[in-house]
Amino acid sequence: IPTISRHDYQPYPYRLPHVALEFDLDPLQTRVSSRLEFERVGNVNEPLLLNGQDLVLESVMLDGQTLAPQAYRLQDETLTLFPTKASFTLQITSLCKPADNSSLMGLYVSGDKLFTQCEAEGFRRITWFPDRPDVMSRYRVTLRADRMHYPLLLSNGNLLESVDLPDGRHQAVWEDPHPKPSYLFALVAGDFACREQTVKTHGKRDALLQIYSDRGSEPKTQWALDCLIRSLQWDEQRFGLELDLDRFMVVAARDFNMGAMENKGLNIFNSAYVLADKDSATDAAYRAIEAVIGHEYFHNWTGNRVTCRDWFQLSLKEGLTVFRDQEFSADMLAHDLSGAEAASARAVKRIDDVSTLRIAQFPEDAGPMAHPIRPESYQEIGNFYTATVYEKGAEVIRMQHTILGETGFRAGIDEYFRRHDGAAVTCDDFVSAMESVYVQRNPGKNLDVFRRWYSQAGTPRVKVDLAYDAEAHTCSITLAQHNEAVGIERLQSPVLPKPPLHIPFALGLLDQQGKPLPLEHDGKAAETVLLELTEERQTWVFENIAHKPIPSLLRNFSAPVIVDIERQESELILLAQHDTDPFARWEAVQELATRQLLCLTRSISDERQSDIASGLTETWKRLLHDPNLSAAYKTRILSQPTEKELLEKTSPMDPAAVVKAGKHMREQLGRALAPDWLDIYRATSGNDDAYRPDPLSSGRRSLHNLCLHYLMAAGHPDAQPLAVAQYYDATNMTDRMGGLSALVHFSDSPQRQEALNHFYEQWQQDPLVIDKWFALQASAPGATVETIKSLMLHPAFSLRNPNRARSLIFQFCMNSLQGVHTPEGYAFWADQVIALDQLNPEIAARLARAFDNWARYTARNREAIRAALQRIQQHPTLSRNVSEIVSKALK
Ligand code: DPP
Ligand code: ZN
Repeated sequence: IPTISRHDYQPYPYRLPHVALEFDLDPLQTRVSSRLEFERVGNVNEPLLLNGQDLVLESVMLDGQTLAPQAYRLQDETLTLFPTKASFTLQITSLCKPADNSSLMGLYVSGDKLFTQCEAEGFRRITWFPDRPDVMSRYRVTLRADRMHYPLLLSNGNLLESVDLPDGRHQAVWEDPHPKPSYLFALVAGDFACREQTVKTHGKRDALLQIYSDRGSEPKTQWALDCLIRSLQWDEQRFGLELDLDRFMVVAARDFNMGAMENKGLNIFNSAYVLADKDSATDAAYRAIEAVIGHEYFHNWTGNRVTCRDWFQLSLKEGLTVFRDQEFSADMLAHDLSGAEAASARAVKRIDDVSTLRIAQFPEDAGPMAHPIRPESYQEIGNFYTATVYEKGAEVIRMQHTILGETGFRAGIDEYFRRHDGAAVTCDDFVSAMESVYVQRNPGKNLDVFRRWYSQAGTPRVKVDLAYDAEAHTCSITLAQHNEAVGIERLQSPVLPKPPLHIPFALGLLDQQGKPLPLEHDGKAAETVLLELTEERQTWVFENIAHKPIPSLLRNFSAPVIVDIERQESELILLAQHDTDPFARWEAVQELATRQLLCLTRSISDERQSDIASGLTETWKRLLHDPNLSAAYKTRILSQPTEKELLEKTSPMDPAAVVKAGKHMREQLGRALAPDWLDIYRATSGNDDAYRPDPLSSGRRSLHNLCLHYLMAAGHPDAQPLAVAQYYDATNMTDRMGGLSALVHFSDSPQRQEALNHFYEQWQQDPLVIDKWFALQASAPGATVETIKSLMLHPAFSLRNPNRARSLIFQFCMNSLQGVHTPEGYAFWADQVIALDQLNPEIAARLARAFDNWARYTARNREAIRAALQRIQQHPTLSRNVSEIVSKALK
């Protein structure tokens, strides 16, 4: 399998200003005829290379003349022509088979409908084409299909014509006025319900917004439409970016590999990120819909108007757009609030995003798939839609925002669009636009050191030393950074030391009573200062500090790094009570809990009994009753670090000990604070007839459910009756799932199975709810391979539907540490990777990454995972996707 390198980029030797496509749609066999008007870029005739995959070529015409097969070269996945003129028209006719396409890339069938997915390289499964993001064209698309089965025919842009044809077929013609790369092409055909609204844009233009879904599910699309309207307004207000379309469509698909896709004017969404009502969707689902609707909408500027030159630049659009959707969500949470309340509301989002980064990206950055946010090479680009490109990419954008400030960042964005609107560009172009603002404000400086974030993999560590001079009343803070070789960097010899990065490090100091100290820095006094670490080690001195202070570090998680500092538990307890930075405060509590858990993990490995420290219980109790904290924030601060985060911190990684430690701590906290959990549980039960997914009431529901879980973990005599009552009496899905998950996770009583059966009976018609039903059972602590195998025999299970495969197989393999980290668990995992790979390589490759970091596990686990990996590798028909993953893992 060839490796593609970033440095081998060559511009395409032809322009393709106009594309006309005609589709004779049929699930069994669709005929696609293209008319491509090429123009040579330089003065010499270069071969013209087109990509194609799983297509049957019917004919090729050059300027109206059919070409004989000798006139071109047809290989497995390329079609090469040898033009002799500076401009010419190609007409190609080919066939594809949507119903046979289980990869869900290209044109495929989902239920009784047809959808496309083209990013990254799916368009080549539709027709022969220069399928690369730097070839941008205006598309005119004619769709023909049976009118009864496919009453609605959609593509990008504006509808020009819709007419009936003989034989029960009809035709629609669409034209997209915006030039776009092939990965943003889309078509949809089928019978749909539509919810729509016309809104005025900032510039007083009318825009028609439409949400399409299965017939019968239209009552569940109001929230998505509301989110879309808010996205539109937010992008105008915060970034001055206005919708450039007359019509913006979102279509929900039941079978979809990703979350959603930002095709120009015709977004296609996984239905999980469109459909919601109070009876079927949890608060978390509502928030996720808001984030994904926002994300795809924001792509219209950051991704579509300015796109990527090549796929190595993927983070150009993804990191930036994730940053934008994170900010959108945070602004929605803080809406109507001000001051400390707004900061705490925004911190809830920040905490969730940082937790995701730590659970998904930090391990990736330390494992065999480690790559910079702008990868250097790949075998299969589908494998690089990673937490690093997305989440770390967003952190790298966020650091630029932190360094430049809101107005500077906005000026940089304006400059970026001024320079590059309508073009396919690189990550470096983005930084250069930001740098143009940075140098104006910081004469003599530049972002050269910052740019290294784009080319270095690995999570840097920053060691902090605090030295207090009692006589001079000064406090020196020394930061030293270290960025170890990871992934393939370790295999290179010699292993080269990595140069330092530009790390914005936000810091505050508290006095011994926990009061914030004003700090002087850069001629200003503030509670939080931003230290810009650009060398391996730097020291800053703060004056007029009367007593030795307690540092509050990496406030708001100002950089994606790991902080190393030696400190007393008493300092953490003080920060837990007083830190005015809500993120750092949460972090202090997490650190306290993590220390405790690691201590438990060690005692479990040594078969010792151990109790949790009273300092921790006291801290939690105080936080639980703190009247100044919102319920949503309390839920975060009183949640234990996840098993996965803890696992990453054990060496060697010992899943069994981690699971036991977590369980032990949950039980002890549950017991020690039982009356408190019970009080707060009662105080947070709402009268939820008028359900709203707003931050306040969803915060209350999340704390309510957390209390129930602790009570269940403690085996409190009231807990199970409360859970049962909560489950059956619930008037919304958040409460219902809270009750059910308490039973499923903590009980083995008959009520558990009764509730599960009841739930299935009630919801069997709703696939998204049944996904939750599978997921809950698959991630339950007691789940075993047997549990999963029997659930796979359930008539509602299918490996072909990605949501269903994820809800059962992925949940078990990725989240049920106790069940999967067994010899049978690993064997099951390998079987499923192989089975999925025959259907859907992209999904299989994700599952194949479940144990990327196998070499860091205890010897027993390590050998068993290696054997499973080898078995996958030896399978005779592996996709390029899975084969890249396993070969890197085994290197
Ligand atoms: N659909 C994916 C996303 O929006 C890929 N562009 O991130
Ligand atoms: Zn995206």
